[in-house]
Amino acid sequence: MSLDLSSRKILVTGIANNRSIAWGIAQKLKAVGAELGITYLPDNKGRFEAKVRALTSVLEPTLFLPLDVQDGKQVELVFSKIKEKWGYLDGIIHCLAFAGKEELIGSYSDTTIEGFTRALDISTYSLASICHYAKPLLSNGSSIVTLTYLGAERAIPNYNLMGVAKAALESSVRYLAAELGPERQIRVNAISAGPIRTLASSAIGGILDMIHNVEEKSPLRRTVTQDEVGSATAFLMSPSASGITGQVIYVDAGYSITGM
Ligand code: NAD
Ligand code: IMJ
Repeated sequence: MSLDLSSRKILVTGIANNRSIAWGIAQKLKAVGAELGITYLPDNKGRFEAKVRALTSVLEPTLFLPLDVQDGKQVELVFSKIKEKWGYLDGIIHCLAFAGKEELIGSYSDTTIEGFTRALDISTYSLASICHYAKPLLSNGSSIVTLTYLGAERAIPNYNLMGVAKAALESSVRYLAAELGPERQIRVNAISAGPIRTLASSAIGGILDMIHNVEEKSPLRRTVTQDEVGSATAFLMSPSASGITGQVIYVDAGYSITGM
């Protein structure tokens, strides 16, 4: 039996372009019938808005909203718009991260307090603040998925403060799952994706070496695609995953089980 998310109302964050993991996820969710709300990171000139709007129009989102997670007011506003338009919410895809580029080169001990605070604010705290405002709107059995990376558990060259942010994100998944499960069966999970060429990864020195290493050493001898992350996410959003919460699920061609 194939997945059915017909008319489930799902908010998708983190689409920047047609390589974004969130774009792969949104396409998959739409294909199995979900009604989508899409957020974009606003900029002064409205370039992102125009770009993301044009890209995602084929998915016919019934909500299209600005969201910079560093601004608490914007987070609050997203959920008041959802309340107005939908009345409730069945799922959230948290698919965003950011650290200053200079912090992703060289030594972790050179991390500045400003850089650290910003990276953890955007990449980690945002999941908690989104859950805070979403909580009253989440339906019985709804599902929240965030994206993480192996650098949370292993010291991967240059991942630095993002590894620390992802470790805290994975821990947040467990605390949120424990908090949101009892009352309304709300589930919270993370997908740990293998390296995929996106804006957030291509900007990084050494990403190609990392990808070649995965192609050489992973059990499946290849990297994973946005589409495969999308399929796993659609599963976690569905009632088929009703017994799964607080987990980190690996969509990495098996790389994490090997000795490298
Ligand atoms: P991406 O650049 O397409 O996505 C990152 C998104 O974060 C963008 O849409 C950007 O607009 C958004 N963002 C940044 N700052 C924001 C802010 N202040 N408020 C709101 N949104 C903000 O790259 P991606 O690789 O698709 O990344 C998506 C997620 O997947 C991230 O959490 C990343 O850590 C994770 N991930 C990526 C890989 C990979 O190899 N690409 C592997 C594992 C996990
Ligand atoms: C990122 C940095 C270092 C090593 C890395 C990555 N490897 C992979 C990534 C091996 C796979 C991609 N990844 C998992 C991320 O979470 C990326 C986060 C990110 C990327 C950028 C690049 C552009 C920028 N800031 C960023 N902030 C976070 O300015």
